[in-house]
Amino acid sequence: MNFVEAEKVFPWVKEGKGNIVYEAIDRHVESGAGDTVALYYSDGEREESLTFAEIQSKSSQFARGLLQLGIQQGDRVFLFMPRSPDLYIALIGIIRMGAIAGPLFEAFMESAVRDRLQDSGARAIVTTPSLLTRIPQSDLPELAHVIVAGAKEELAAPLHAFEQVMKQPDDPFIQEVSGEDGLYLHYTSGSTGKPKGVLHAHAGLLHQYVSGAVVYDFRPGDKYWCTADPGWITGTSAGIFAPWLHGVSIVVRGGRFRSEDWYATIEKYGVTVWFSAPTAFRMLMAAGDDVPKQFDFSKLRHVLSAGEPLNPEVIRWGEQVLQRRIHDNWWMTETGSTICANRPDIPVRLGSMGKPLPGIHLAIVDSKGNELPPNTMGDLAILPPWPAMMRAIWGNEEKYQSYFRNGWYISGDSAYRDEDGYFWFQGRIDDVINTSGERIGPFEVESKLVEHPAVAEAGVIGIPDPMRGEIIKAFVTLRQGYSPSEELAVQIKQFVKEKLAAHAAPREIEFRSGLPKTRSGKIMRRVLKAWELGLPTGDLSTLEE
Ligand code: 6R9
Repeated sequence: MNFVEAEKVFPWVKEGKGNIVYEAIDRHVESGAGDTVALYYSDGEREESLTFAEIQSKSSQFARGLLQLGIQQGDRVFLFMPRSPDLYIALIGIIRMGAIAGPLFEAFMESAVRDRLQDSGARAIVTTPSLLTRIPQSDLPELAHVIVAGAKEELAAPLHAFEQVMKQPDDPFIQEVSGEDGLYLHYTSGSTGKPKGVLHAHAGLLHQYVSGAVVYDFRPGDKYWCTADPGWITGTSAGIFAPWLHGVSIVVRGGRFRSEDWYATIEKYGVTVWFSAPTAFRMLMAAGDDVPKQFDFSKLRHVLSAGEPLNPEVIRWGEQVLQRRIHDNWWMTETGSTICANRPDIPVRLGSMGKPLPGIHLAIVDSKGNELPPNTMGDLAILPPWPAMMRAIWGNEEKYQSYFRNGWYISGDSAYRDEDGYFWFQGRIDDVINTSGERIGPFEVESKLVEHPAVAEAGVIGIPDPMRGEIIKAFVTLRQGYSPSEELAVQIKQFVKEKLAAHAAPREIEFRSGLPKTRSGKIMRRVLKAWELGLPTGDLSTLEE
């Protein structure tokens, strides 16, 4: 399977009209697979399953409900809720009616939610009673509707009960769109500025379909579990659409991480394909090898990892404990689907990200955008376009253009390619932090830190951590009248947790009397990093003093 063949399966994508939801859901119902389970959900307390036919009817109801509220094609409708069947019905319903879905990670606090709703001009958001307080009441003139799933009380506009919005005919309804129309918007961090909205299009389904075939190895009857939350690209592209485009059942587990529950999930549903991330594998490793011995993984056929570098040690653990090789694959929010992978049809090279998908030109380029020979480190770059490539940075053409150099899409990662065409990840070029596979922009954390009354200035970096890949460390100077203490450090960490998100809060804080800055006043994170790691600080000619 490759992109050209995928275009033959979905000819409307290039010229014509259709909808990714038709291909992911309705097509299976029409071909007689309506009774196949599309989604198995459990969270330890509740267990539920939904067939393709049920998702078709329920998401049609929701789509009609949105229409009745006045939502139009191209409007942004956000999702801010824990994983539950309602989340999937709402997501599919939004896309079904031609609106653009904006899935948000449930750990975001008010200011993170505000930034994203404001930037995208969101018209509606779907949430739950417990998260409702984090949806700002002010500064969002375009936000016309807040839809609350599972509300116990009567709601008055702009609040609506999800169950009320659902009160619509359940026969299939779908809005046809063109392949280039907006699908979803995922916010992600760069090294400067606030998170940016990465816009994807329906045409990305061609790529998701190919990744499903050649990387995730989907086969009829598979039970697939991708542990990523739909708030991140892995959770939507690889977690929902790739499998459903292949008619494969997905397993969704709500609630927190517990190693026993994870192993039990694989056994209980007879998971055949499992996609997770290095931090999760390392946490399972840390829980000890006696735990997995109590479970049956005999149905498991293929194991995948993405999001951060996969240590060879973890692959060896997988071979011993799961009796399976973990297949690393590389991509980004911006690439929309897998770009490079240890595909099942090639031998795994431990520690490498594998080879590019057929039809993708992946290369290492220098600072001028010239391709480099094998075994030379440089910028990991892709020749545009590819089907799942982002279509825009929402409202920021300049930012979008800044990704490109001499015709190449520049990933921001450094890597090299060996003589056999395998790519080897070396690190980030910019200051973006990757903690537990989640991309954190230091600027967003610094901005929150300086809102704390005690903090004058802050510089934030990632420092190596054996479990999480990197952890966030903040260097902080204090305002007059405050002095460093353990208690203050705890307070500041808590402040970021409550105002931004738990996963974006620094795990370490170091108080300093000053921070290294350029003459233009920019904090030099590179110098902070060198201090931290005891490395030479390099060229300091632009340092203020
Ligand atoms: C899909 C996803 C993208 C960044 C990317 C890189 C890192 C992703 C990786 C990997 C080493 C891998 N990354 N996969 N690093 N090996 N297999 O993770 O998207 O959240 O946008 O992060 O994650 O640094 O640039 P996103």
